[in-house]
Amino acid sequence: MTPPDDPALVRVLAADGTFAPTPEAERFLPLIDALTDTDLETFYRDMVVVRAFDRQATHLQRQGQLALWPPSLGQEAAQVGSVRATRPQDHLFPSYREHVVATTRGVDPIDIIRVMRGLSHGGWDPTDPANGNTHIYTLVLGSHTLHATGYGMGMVFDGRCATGDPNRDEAVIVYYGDGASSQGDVHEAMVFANTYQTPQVFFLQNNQWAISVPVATQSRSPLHARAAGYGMPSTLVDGNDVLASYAVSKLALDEARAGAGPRAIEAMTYRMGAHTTSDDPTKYRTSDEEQSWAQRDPIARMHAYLRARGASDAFFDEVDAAAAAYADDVRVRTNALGGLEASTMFAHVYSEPHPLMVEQERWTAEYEASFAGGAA
Ligand SMILES: Cc1ncc(C[n+]2csc(CCOP(=O)(O)OP(=O)(O)O)c2C)c(N)n1
Ligand SMILES: [Mg+2]
Repeated sequence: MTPPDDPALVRVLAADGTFAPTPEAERFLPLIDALTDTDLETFYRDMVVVRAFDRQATHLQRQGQLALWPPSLGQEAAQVGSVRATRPQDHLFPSYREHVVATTRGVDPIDIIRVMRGLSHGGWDPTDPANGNTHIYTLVLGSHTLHATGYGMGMVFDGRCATGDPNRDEAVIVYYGDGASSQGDVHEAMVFANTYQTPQVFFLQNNQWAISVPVATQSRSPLHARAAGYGMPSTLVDGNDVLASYAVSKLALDEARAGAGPRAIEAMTYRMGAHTTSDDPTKYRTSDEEQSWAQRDPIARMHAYLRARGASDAFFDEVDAAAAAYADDVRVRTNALGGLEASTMFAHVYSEPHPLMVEQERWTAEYEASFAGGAA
């Protein structure tokens, strides 16, 4: 399943990395022209580093160090482009696959690891300046779009946007998926965002699948077209093109901050890996489909573009080494975390003792003790 080339699509880099803007991309070109070589290299570095982290985390789950891992593999350009378009004062509401978004804003990757290891019921403190206004991961689909809209309404009420000072005005960006777009919460969030004209960007990563359900089942119309029903402009972007993702996000965030109201972006991308480490995508999709999307790998595309602009082997080698070091550091720190005792899973289920839970905890303790006895 390959989405048709919609004439509304904003794309700057073709799949082979050549600079070939679509007609819809023309109006975004000044934003791309303003990027420096260092900016472009940063986009590439972000994508490579987080892919190494993501691969490492997938391995760690296989080694029994994590309960679960939702890979971001393939979605790096959508995420890097949009997060690099934010300003420090903006607030970000991720779902559960936004590893690039969170780490780029300053969240320690080990805090994401702690959530997926079952050690933490939140992950990090969004009010800690080190976390760059990144709100916590949300596994209940779409619920965080309401949090984001509520936060944006607060910005309106408190005069934190539309003051005319771009260095002070704030915006909210919320990340959700094609499957979540069918959730009632998302529609309520859009209604209220438009009613109150929140400074908000709804950033939909259409990775073509909601676990085993293809996007065609979710909607009879393109998802970006839904925005018009709420009175909100929307943009369709090639989410595997980091430059296009950056440019459309930058314009939408700048307009939202300035008081123009909420905006929607649909980033066409692909979940190259499994839904989570509990999923086996070979059960519901073809290798032909996977191969066709592998041809549009966001990192290979940017690699080819930078190479054509003259980036050196030394640059690419250095990025690869930095990515490997980053992933190694995460592995070492994960292995040192501890806390894998089964008893911890009972700690936060109910606020008061529950007879069933007490019984299960007793049974688990006996079971674990039987191993301890065997080893002695
Ligand atoms: C309210 C709710 N319903 C169902 C689920 C189970 N669930 C977890 S992920 C998922 C699919 C989500 O697909 P999508 O929004 O496209 O995001 P993706 O995983 O592809 O990034 C479902 C149905 C859930 N977490 N929350
Ligand atoms: Mg999806």
